[in-house]
Amino acid sequence: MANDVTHLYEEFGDDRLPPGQRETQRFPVLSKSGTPSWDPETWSFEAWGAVDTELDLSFDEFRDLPAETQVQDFHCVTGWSKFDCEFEGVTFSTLADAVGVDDDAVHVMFHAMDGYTTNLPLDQCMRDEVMFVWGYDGEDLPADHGGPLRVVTPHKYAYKGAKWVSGVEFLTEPERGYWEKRGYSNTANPWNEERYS
Ligand SMILES: Nc1nc2c(c(=O)[nH]1)N[C@H]1C(S)=C(S)[C@@H](COP(=O)(O)O)O[C@H]1N2
Ligand SMILES: [Mo]
Repeated sequence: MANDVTHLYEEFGDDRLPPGQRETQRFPVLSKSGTPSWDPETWSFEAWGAVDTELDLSFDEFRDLPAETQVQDFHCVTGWSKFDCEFEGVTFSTLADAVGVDDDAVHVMFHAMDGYTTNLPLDQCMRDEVMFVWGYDGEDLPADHGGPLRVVTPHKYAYKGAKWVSGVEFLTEPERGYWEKRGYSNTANPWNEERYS
């Protein structure tokens, strides 16, 4: 059964659709560069930094982690929102349990196969809705949307969710990712319209 988390907006605002957004039925693709190719034989996901146990998982090993399905909304900073996306994958906190996060870890950097990075405070990643996902609407996540594996962050603009995620780094100091260094908001709360900084 899918867990519907679309009510999370109630924490942030009165309306499910954040201010300045319009709802779309389509699922547009937004990437800084092209869709990278990947080889299922050599694909790996790494977790490193301020952790007890660094991980290097194959795709099959990643998919052996305890999985769940959630229905989430998706808000792009360029102004469109897509409601009721069904994502299947592993929550960030499940992955965090597997690595044993150090007490002094406060921040997280996500790394992706196209060189993209994005950052969030650790507590913002530990929300149940932050997931590493491989499934979308009952199918494999399409490559353009970040397959084989991407991050989703329904409480933030979608640039906080790395497509083609290849690793997660646990940090003891905040750092900024690709768009956060180039003028997008570091905090990215859609209900406060934190688009640019
Ligand atoms: N690796 C990677 N992840 C990324 C991006 C990117 O260029 N590379 N773009 C971000 C931006 S700006 C948005 S709005 C969403 C778009 O996701 P979509 O293409 O599935 O709609 O992915 C985010 N994650
Ligand atoms: Mo975006």
